[in-house]
Amino acid sequence: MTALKALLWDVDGTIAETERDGHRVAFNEAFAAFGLGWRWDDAHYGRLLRITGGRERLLHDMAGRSDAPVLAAERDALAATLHVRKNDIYARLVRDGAIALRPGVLELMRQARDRGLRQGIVTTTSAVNVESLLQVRLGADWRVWFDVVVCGEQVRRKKPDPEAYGIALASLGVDPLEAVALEDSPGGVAAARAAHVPVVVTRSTYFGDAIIEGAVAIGPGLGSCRGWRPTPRAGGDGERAVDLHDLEHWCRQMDLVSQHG
Ligand code: XBP
Ligand code: MG
Repeated sequence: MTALKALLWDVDGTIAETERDGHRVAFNEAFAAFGLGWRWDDAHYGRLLRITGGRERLLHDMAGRSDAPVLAAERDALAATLHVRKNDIYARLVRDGAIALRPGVLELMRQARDRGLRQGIVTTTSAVNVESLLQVRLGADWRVWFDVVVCGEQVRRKKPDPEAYGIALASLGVDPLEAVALEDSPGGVAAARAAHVPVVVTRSTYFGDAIIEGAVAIGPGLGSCRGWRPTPRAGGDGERAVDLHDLEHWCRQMDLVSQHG
């Protein structure tokens, strides 16, 4: 690969475990606030995560419920109202400290910044949710960390469509092979791969066992070199965190496989 110039960060599941104790809890509180007896438990929410986008997820769930509005227009309106309330509750949960950054994320962001790499947020989550989380976790000036921030409102098609990655690459002016995407879900990996961006996967709560193909490396998290396949570069079997040299090492290995494999 050519020199690494940019890191493209997914948000939910990758930067932070936002889903189980964040979005899921907020959806349930929103249902209760509107007098709905619906409740998304862990297992049901895990299945629903195949649907990207909170509003789309609500509509998908309503399609299987006999107590949801029958008319499509009423469902759309209810989904939109619930989604706004859910995002307000999510912001409150985040402000109250319910969601931390995953181990190793800040360290890798700092290293990338210190080495002059460009960084982007590439998510199809709503902008307000990205703002809520990063403001609390990176500070009021969180935006200075990123040269581009792509959120759900900017795309016509959410992940696994590559549109969000296409927008980020065009905005940064970098070639896909000069970037590495960090993702946690099959849909996120598919989106990056379809944009020809090499992907490093950190397993998250809901996608711990998911079949994920096409990643340059998969591991339990950036905070430690343990459990990664392929293994990080030499010296990576101890307790140190995954760093930029590991990302470059994995990308070089991918090049060798594609040239000779
Ligand atoms: C994240 C999502 C989002 C969040 C909720 O996927 O699918 O829908 O669950 O956020 P990814 P919104 O990590 O691939 O970006 O309610 O704002 O959609
Ligand atoms: Mg994700």
